[in-house]
Amino acid sequence: KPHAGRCIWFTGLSGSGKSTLANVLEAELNRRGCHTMLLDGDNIRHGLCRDLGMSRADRSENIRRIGEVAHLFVESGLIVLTAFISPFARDRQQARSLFRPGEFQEVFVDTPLGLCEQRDPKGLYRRARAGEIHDFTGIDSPYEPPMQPELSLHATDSPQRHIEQLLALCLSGASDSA
Ligand code: GGZ
Repeated sequence: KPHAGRCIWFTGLSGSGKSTLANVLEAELNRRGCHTMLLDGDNIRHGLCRDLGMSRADRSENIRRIGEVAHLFVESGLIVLTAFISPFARDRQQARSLFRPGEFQEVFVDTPLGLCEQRDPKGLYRRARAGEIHDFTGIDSPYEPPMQPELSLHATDSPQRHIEQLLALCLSGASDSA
């Protein structure tokens, strides 16, 4: 059945700007009358996925659950924004496979590790470098960049430009209205 729902799936390193962008995008979408659901660490890792840690298996299970939940909300017609590192290509592909063609838009927040580490808003990189946190993405746990994301956002462009590109992605070409 036709619906306007879609999933905007942000992926990128800790500190890359996923949550910030998703929050600004959500506000802009709401201002335009779009109904949204933002899934991030605050409402998922503290609830549905609070039994999961940061091992490879737990990250995969985290992303699996988020994909399923996102799919449910998309089926109900919402624009779903997910903001998780989602470091493994296979897990993102599995999430994508739940959706119809055009319903899942992968957005690579392509901020270089050096810049994320410089920002270090929660001091987590410093702690990872000090050996106080293990399996930290980009330090001692891998990040597999998307090969064919629907959109890549580069730190060299302005936040305003990023939001323009994201709005275009969300609002153009409702490819599932067959
Ligand atoms: C990466 C970690 C880790 C480790 C805690 N590696 O930038 P943040 O702080 O606010 O968001 C990161 C979040 C990672 O959770 P995700 O659910 O996005 O990860 S995944 O998609 O891989 O399942 C970071 C913080 O938790 N954090 N430990 N070891 N980030």
